[in-house]
Amino acid sequence: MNYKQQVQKLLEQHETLIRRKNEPQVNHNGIYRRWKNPVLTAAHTPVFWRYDLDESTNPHLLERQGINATFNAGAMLWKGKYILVVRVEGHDRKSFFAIAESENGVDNFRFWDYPVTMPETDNPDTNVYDMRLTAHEDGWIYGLFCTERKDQQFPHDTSAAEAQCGIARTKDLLHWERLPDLITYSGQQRNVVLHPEFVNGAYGLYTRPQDGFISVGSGGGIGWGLAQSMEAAEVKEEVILDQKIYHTIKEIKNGQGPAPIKTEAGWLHLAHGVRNTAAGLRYVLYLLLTDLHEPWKVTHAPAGYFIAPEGEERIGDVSNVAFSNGWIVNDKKEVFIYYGSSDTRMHVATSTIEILLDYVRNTPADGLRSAVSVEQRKKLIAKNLQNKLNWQL
Ligand code: M1P
Repeated sequence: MNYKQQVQKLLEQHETLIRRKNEPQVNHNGIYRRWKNPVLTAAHTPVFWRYDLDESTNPHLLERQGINATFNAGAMLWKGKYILVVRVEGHDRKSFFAIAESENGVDNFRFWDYPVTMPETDNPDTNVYDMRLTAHEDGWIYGLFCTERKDQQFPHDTSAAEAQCGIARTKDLLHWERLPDLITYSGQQRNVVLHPEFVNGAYGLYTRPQDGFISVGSGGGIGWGLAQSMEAAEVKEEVILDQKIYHTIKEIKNGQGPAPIKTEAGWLHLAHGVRNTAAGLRYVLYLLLTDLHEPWKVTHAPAGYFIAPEGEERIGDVSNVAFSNGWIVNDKKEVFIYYGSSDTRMHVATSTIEILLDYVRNTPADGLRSAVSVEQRKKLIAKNLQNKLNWQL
């Protein structure tokens, strides 16, 4: 094969992958449907991001700048397209943001030609990731993300890092204005999300106060605070709206997922909970409903997980992780839940607002003891056995 033919083969393989049709999985729990193929993998990134396609400078057609993973994407509907702002990670471990779009939200996601050029502040980011998009009622689209830098308190510890909330805004998803990082009075911050509406004339922010980079220490929980401006965002006081709790799926830590969805019954939230196991941390997703007027007040909290990593989702760079920072509601009130698996690839599960509200309002809350779980299940069994004529084979 000559050079041109080799390049053609690479491009064709890529195109075949991009155009692969997705299909919903047959087995489902009634709450959502997982779709069979990941919507994005490292191989979905354009060939021209990875290879120098010039025979004079790359005669052996080597992959010059490999991509390791595409995961944890922010999401929104934009001009009728399903848009993901993806965390793309190169072989060099640095993450950056890149936009991929699809007509139907479940397949054919194609990256825009260039990744996002995210301006830096005076204190350059070492790494940026996990953008939460909020189309705020002030007219801007905000992207809040984690900015990670070396923790200068420990100059000799080469893994000591500090996480804070970076803030940028845009009107067209092409040009991003970087604003100063969020100021809070907690040691570190990750998983900070902007509420879409003003609350008492201020910007509402979901936070995650944490003492360390990985461990939340004595901090943790999904926090809530107000900032008077996003141009110099400062949250003076954080209240915890959803705390971590012993022997639950959020025993070690938790964090807000994407911006909540407004429904007639309240704000619907997607979050992740983390527990420890002998095999390491396990990240799962869960739902919450909060009050329409006081979004920091939880009204319904179903027990346990909503989505946990399954099958190939369980394996990757950081195994046993389901993580979401993006979902989309379309005009039919269908919900597209985008989630990263094991810090490696992106998936979608679909549902509707009606079904998710049914789930969140009618799933029992965590009783926090085995005996309570047994009582909850006995109640269900007794009800079903009384109605046996209606359902038996
Ligand atoms: O590696 C799992 C996840 O770890 C972090 O999430 P959290 O702050 O809740 O621990 C983030 O780095 C996230 O990107 C990652 O998926």
